[in-house]
Amino acid sequence: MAIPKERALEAYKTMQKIRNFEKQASRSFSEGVVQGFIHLYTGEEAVATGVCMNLEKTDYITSTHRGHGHIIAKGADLNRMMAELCGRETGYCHGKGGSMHITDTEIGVLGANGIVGGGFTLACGAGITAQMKQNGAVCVCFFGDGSTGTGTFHEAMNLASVWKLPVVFVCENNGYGISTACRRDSSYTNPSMNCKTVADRALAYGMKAMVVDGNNVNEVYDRAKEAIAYAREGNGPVFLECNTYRWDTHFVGDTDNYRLPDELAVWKEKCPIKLHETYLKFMKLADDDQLKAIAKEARNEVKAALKFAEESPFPAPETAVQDVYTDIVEEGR
Ligand SMILES: Cc1ncc(C[n+]2csc(CCOP(=O)(O)OP(=O)(O)O)c2C)c(N)n1
Ligand SMILES: [Mg+2]
Repeated sequence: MAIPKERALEAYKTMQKIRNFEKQASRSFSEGVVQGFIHLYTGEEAVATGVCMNLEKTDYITSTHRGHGHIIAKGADLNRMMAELCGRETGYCHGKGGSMHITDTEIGVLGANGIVGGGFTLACGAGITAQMKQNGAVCVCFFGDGSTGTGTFHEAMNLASVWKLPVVFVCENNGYGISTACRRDSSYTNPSMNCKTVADRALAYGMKAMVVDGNNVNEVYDRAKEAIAYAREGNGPVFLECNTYRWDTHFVGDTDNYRLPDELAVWKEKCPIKLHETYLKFMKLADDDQLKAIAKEARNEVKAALKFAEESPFPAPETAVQDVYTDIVEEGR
């Protein structure tokens, strides 16, 4: 099974939007227009795209420090995202949160997160909410391989499993947590875990688990569809490990001295966008001209987002602590 034919081009467009957003974010970062740290999702586009195509607006996601792709795939506004990266008043957090704090509760985005492992317990909370309200919603918790060494990962996995929460844990295994290799492969020294797949960890909690090629958007879509339906029907959580690779350094400006020789080149050959292009052409769902036109549309949307951001004002200095502290704290306490 693959993405239904009528939605196959939508997947292509979403991946192109993510790719172009990241290109622009990187460019604007080097020009000093984007502030703070940014962690790019380039190379991993098929994961967020294939998963989020199975979600409703009323479903939730929790994201990570590498969150642009998740948030775009869940349907966020590119203008407000780019404005946030550029520190502008019109951004999702009025320009005070930056890349790692983008949140849009209107579409179920419960937040990117600078705290590695910060999404696990939030996802359980969203799962409990859906369970108590009996509204059929599901929460997808995106996280990296490196975060599965944190205590909250194990606590959340156990809780979700024993309480049969409607949560789908989507592990983006890109092979590294910063410079520490995850994979148990003789080529890597000192890996961060001693099991073959991250999904093995889910089995310890009695959780249904699957491993997929995270660069193949059709495969991700298909498995995510199954996982999300299973969780939505009240059968409990599912673990989906997506094997993929980040093309850029850990954050923009970081060193890059730990990859194996040729590793990046090998993964670039497996580019998720190129793979999908080949599939679309083979299936006669699109030709080169149509693909070029879609890619151009995506580029133009990103260009427009940058223009919107650059024309927006910075937040006024007197609002520096507004929205930073909760307003239910009474004065003097
Ligand atoms: C609690 C916490 N510990 C450490 C860090 C520093 N840190 C930022 S990203 C990262 C690695 C995350 O690796 P992974 O979960 O695999 O995500 P990836 O960057 O590969 O997408 C670490 C250790 C942090 N932000 N938060
Ligand atoms: Mg990783």
